[in-house]
Amino acid sequence: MLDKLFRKKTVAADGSILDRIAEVQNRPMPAHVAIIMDGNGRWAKQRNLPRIAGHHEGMKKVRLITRIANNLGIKVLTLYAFSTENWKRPKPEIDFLMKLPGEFLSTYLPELIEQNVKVEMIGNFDMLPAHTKNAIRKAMDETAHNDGLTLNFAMNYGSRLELVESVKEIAALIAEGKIGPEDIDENLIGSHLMTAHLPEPDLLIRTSGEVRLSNFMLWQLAYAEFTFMDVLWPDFDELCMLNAIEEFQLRNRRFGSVEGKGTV
Ligand code: V07
Repeated sequence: MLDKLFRKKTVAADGSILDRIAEVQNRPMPAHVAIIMDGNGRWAKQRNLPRIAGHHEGMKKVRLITRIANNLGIKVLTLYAFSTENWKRPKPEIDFLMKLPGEFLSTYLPELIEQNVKVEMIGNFDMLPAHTKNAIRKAMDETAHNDGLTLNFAMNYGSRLELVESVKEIAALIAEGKIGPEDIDENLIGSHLMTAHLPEPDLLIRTSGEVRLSNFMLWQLAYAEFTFMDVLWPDFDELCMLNAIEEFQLRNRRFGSVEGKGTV
């Protein structure tokens, strides 16, 4: 499978990519990788194309990176597709972005099903346009029983709002007398986040050279390794993904059984 995926590049340019894959697969794999897919607008600008051309090219890379993540045995891939801040963009750009889930899924859902991928979403679903909701709901329904990679789209997601909602839920439990303030701990807060059922990300990748979190998974990334890569998302490829995972693995070599993670 991996052989097939990488054959073209292997023969054409780099005789070592299969070795790189083998190396990466011989070391502990991150269970959950989260990606801030930045640089689509800049990619388009460099080519004198409209921003939406960059978004569209970026969408194709979502397919490529999903396939690689699944083949490498990563369990969860969370992709920041649309933030709560993105509503401030020009209306035509928002309209285009909201069509991408439908286009992506009408093209790739059969392939995702075949590859045993489970599609999920975090973020405020209700505020999305009906056609976007319908496309995502159908994909979630049709892949609900799959147990390969969980492809988790952060759509209309903002981490502070997620924390606010979780605090409200916990406050309501206290008001109803179901729990007391002394029951609030890290586990309880984590269990009221939209990611409650998922492991925390082990690795965060942000492309395009920006070094910010931009309100993305603030709680969940507490112990993650961060990699900031100077490549625009539409140029991100399998080698970039392998480089990021290798970086994670080499940094984590220090954390053996004695010196567990979370000890700074
Ligand atoms: C979007 C492409 C990737 C780069 C970042 C911005 C543009 C895939 C989806 C998607 C979302 C949900 C889903 C299936 C696919 C997507 C938006 C933007 C809003 F169930 N790419 N992509 N959604 N871009």
